[in-house]
Formats: sequence, C-alpha cells, structure tokens
Amino acid sequence: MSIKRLLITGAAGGLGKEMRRHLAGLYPVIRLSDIAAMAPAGKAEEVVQCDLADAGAVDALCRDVDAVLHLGGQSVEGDWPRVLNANLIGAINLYEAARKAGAQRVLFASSNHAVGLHRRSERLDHTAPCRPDTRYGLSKAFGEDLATYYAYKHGIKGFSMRIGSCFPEPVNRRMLSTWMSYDDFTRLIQVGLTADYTCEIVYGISRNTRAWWDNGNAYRLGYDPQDDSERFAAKVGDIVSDDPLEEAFVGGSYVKPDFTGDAAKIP
Ligand code: NAI
Ligand code: 15L
Repeated sequence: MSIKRLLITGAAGGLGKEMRRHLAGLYPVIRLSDIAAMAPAGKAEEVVQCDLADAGAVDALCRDVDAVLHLGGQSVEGDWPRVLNANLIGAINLYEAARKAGAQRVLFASSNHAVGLHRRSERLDHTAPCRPDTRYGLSKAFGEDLATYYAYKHGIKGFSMRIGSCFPEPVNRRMLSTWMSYDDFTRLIQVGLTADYTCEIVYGISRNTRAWWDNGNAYRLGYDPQDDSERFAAKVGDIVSDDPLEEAFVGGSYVKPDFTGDAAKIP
C-alpha cells in the first residue's frame, strides 16, 4: 500500500528539520509534529504541535497516517522523569495511536547508546543484544522492543535504526566510525518506508571505512549509503578522549557519567 500521509515526529529538532527538507514533496502529505514550535506548513505539509506524553493528543496526531518516522523525544541522557515521559510514555502513546489509526509502518530512531556498553573491538550486527550505557540508551532499547511487539502482535512493520552520529560532519575520531550523513539518513529512511519486512534492526551509519558495525542487514534490505567519513580523517582523526573508559566502549562520552561499575567485568 502506498503512503499517502507520512508523520514525522521531532520535526523541530536537528534531524527533523533536515528530514523535512530532504523528504519534501516525496509523499502527498507530510504531517510534522513536535512539542516545540515549527516553521509554518508549506505545500503538502501539515504542522501539529503536541506533547508525545499526551495520549489523547497523540491519538489525534496519528489519525489518517499511513507511516511514521518517529524522531521525537529526549535525544541525549536525561533524568528519569524526562526520559520516562518523552521516550517511554511518548513511544507507547505513539505506537498505540499508530495501531488505532491503522498505520502500516513505524520507523524508530533508536541509537547506538542502546548498545553503548559493547566494546568497540566487537563487530556488532543487527542481532547484537542491547547493552545500554545510559537511561537514554535504555529507553531506546525499550523502543526497539516496542517495535518488535507491535510488529509481531499487531502487524505494524517495525524498522529500528540504531543511529550512530548524524550531523553535518564528524567532529572527533569516534565519529569516523559512527557518522551518518543526512543524505544517507534519507536513503535509509526510504528503505524503511518501502522495503518488505516485518521487523528489522539496522545501523544508521554511512559506508564508513572505519565502521565498527556490520550493517549487512540494512544492505540486504536495499540500503546503499554513498558517504564515507574517511574524507574528514585528516581534520578530526586525532581528536580523542583522554579517558580510557570512553575510548573502550561504543557509547563514548555517554559511558562515564554516573559510572560506578567495574569496566573489567563488561564483556
Ligand atoms: P533533537 O533533540 O534535535 O530533536 C528531538 C526533538 O524531539 C526536539 O525537537 C524536541 O522538541 C522533540 N521532543 C522532545 N520531547 C518531546 C515530547 N515529549 N513530545 C514531542 N516532541 C518532543 O534530536 P535529533 O538529533 O534531531 O535526534 C532525533 C532522534 O534521533 C532522537 O530520537 C534521537 O534520540 C535519535 N538519534 C539521533 C542521533 C543523532 O546523531 N542526531 C543519534 C542517535 C539517535
Ligand atoms: C545519540 O543518540 C544522540 O542523539 C546524538 O546527539 C549523539 O550524541 C549521538 O548519539 C552520538 O553518539 O554521537
């Protein structure tokens, strides 16, 4: 079934604004939503300001929507109330509203922080179990489980994208491994919106020479990234943390705050 109305949550955020621009005109209607104010609706756009933690508002938001690109929520580490409201209750409201609306698929912006306490030396693929580095990463692990639940229990295609670092350019050596360009994110989203699958986990990275993860599952589904962070290596390749804990694990700077465990016991 074709997508007549695509909902993008988090549309006032960094990725939301970029994807609004990159996906413009590709679908008959794009509905844009955020808790924050957004630029007024343009041609073939609808703008709806709403808090994902408000179940009634999210039900209304999802009405007549065929597919969702779920970018909205707390995007970095935060205290429990913030993470709970935006990412747990918010995601539950979103999936439940998508189910009631009869949406076909939900693309979920998961994060490398869902697997942030895996070692960089490990070659993770889509079957790697979550090992969150933060409350934020834990909320993304929950989001991936929600996607699985709604896919198998209710038939909503679930596409969880474990995004590395999606910014204009990598800013340190870590990002030479984790970076995804906006153009490649657009390509990955288009795979999520068109490919035939039930429930998948993919990594949101470009075709980086220094990638830590095996993104074969995304390639199998049709993802063909065109960018490689290596062109920034001379500029940022020497920028590293002086903390061995941060440099050992996928999550980088997210690992150290609040850490009271024993790193030697983390496989
Ligand atoms: P961002 O923080 O710029 O955008 C998130 C948006 O969600 C904001 O505009 C915010 O107002 C909105 N939001 C927060 N709480 C909300 C609520 N309760 N109701 C409605 N809207 C709410 O983050 P960014 O970088 O654009 O990331 C987008 C998504 O991608 C996030 O879910 C983030 O966790 C995920 N992601 C991003 C990565 C990146 O490299 N940019 C890496 C991994 C994951
Ligand atoms: C994320 O999950 C965050 O949303 C983003 O702001 C970056 O910190 C990114 O991970 C990263 O690990 O670089």
